[in-house]
Amino acid sequence: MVVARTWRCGRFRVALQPPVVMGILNVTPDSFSDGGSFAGTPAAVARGRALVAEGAGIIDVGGESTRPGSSEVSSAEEAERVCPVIERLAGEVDVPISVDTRHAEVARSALAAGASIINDVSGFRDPAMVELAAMSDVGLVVMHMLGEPRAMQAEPRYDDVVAEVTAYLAGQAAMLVSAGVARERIALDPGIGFGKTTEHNLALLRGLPELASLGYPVLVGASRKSVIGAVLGGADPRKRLEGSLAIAAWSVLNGAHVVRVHDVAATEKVTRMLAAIEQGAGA
Ligand code: HH2
Repeated sequence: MVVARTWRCGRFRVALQPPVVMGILNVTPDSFSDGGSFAGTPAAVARGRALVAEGAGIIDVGGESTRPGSSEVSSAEEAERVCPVIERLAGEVDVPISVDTRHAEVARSALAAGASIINDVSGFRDPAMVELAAMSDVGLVVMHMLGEPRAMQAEPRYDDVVAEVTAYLAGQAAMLVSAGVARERIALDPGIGFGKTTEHNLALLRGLPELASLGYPVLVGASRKSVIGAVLGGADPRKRLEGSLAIAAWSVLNGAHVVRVHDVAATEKVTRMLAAIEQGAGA
């Protein structure tokens, strides 16, 4: 089995041991747990800096909410939200900046502004996104989503969710490699909450070793998501810290290399503690 140790993201070589905490920076008015908190460039840049100080190894900047039932924004508006933030942050912090977008025009502008990773929740379905990936040298997050955000939670069905999601991601990675993308640039994400019931999400978390066995870095983004509310109760996503930390710990112990979270400081302590148990206190 090939073991992923580094992830090539433009000028960065991201070491995957200990696992990397990806800090979420939503520059949106309507994200499900932090919408509106960091809209506007100065507030967003300050938040990005704070996330790095808390231990984030990657900052993921998003300008479109993909919560179930969310409505689409134009690419121009999305780019206007994210690019000034990416440009300022890329000049200030020494960690890769990722752009969370499904739109090739937004990704193109974000790369010009200094982003080193394209995080595409639609899994590089769009040929224009594949072309951009092949022409650049940045890292790529290929995520599984059933359908589109607007309708993805309408009775999602799978015969075997782990096998289907793993096969889909393996297929998309192979497609990218045949389009000219170096394998070392690709990371895979099962897409917790994207066209999945609570049972599907839990099965995907149990099935992480199967996804990790493909040999690509694995990213898990479950922070504050509804699967936690479904298991522990509680409607307010900001009160899902314990569940988020439990999933982050489970994920890194079961093969994930990157965890995408809102609560960076707490998650970084969890991953550092796990690394110390595994490797000794100096880890
Ligand atoms: N989840 C969200 C957005 N982007 N990207 C990856 N790779 N994996 C994920 O699980 C993922 C993602 C949704 O969460 P959030 O950004 O907190 O909310 P919203 O989409 O409402 O902005």
